[in-house]
Amino acid sequence: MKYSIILPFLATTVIAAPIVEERQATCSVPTSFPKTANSKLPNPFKFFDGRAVTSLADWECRQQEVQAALEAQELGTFPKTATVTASGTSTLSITASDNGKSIQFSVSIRKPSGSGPFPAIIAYGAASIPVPNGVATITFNNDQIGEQQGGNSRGRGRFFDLYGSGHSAGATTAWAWGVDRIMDALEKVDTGIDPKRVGVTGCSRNGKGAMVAAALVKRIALGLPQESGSGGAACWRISDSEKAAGKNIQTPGQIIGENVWFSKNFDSFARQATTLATDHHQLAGLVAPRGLLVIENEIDWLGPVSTTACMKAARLIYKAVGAADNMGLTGSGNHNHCQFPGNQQTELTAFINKFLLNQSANTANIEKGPSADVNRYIDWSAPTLS
Ligand code: MCU
Repeated sequence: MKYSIILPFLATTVIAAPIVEERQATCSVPTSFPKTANSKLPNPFKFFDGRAVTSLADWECRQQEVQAALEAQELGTFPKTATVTASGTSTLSITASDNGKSIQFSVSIRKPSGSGPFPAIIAYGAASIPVPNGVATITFNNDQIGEQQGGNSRGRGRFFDLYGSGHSAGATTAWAWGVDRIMDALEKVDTGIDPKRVGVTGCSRNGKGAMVAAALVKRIALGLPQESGSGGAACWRISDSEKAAGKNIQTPGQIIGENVWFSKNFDSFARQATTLATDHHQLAGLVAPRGLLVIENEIDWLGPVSTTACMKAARLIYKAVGAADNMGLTGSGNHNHCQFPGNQQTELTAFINKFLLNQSANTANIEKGPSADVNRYIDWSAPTLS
């Protein structure tokens, strides 16, 4: 039977890319998406045409239409056709070509001593989580791929040199494309890194980027978005309702004026987020069943209630597909932005041990944060899919 190859993937933490593609071949994915106002977080278990998601096979197809809607309404198109050549081990030099054009960029790889292959964490800018011994750090200059210098930087950076300044991708999508090319390079060149054990992290604006990369790049084994707030772990709808309740919180309407993290396509939704076909519980849900630890802070601007309730909704998606322990949410009290506090270390260590170091670790029921009732924001319940 067609889907018999799917089921074993839930028992593992990494889905091999060719298997993902084979599964995707059977889904019919719409090209237009509902814009009916809905103040609740959209139901992850109902197709846009109203059919219920009743099996894992359905859910795989649902994931694809959710991604298509996110690309159409907020992220912009995520290109999948680039080809890569690469060389080097500590400086990995990558040439990516598409449509007869090429661009070049490099990442630096700092490896542990001893013999590999080693797992690695791709860090946007520089890691602001402690990367343990035994795990390499791949430093990625994401700003070079897609600039984030305010509204006027739209369409600038190497991604846009390749695809044109008018390409629909927001910066977070351009960066995810860069991560996808790093993965191509790691698969082609023997750098001493095991491409099956690669995580991605970034903080704040780069945390939004790490969340988007974990969602779009299916070869990433572990997402570690840190203090991403609105545009990352927060749900647009909840951020708006928190703002309406008087909080000093970043909203979609504000974000589109501040920077180019999202597609131009998002502009027409940003002041009516209730009309989006999806929300960010589903962006996080795209990472499932792969590893995801969402690291947050209780700074008002990040929207602690929004990130907590939104990621609790995402955890319902993980639970539905039998992967509840593969996603955690660790909030902590208010502390300096992007200064990783000691009270999140246990959760971080557990996720890195399990998903990157292949060790057994307890990642069950990690849901730390301020009180936030997810049931206020949803009008669906999660099925148990098999
Ligand atoms: C949380 O990330 C952003 C935030 O979205 C912006 O509004 C603010 O200007 O910068 C934050 C950030 O990236 O801080 C380093």
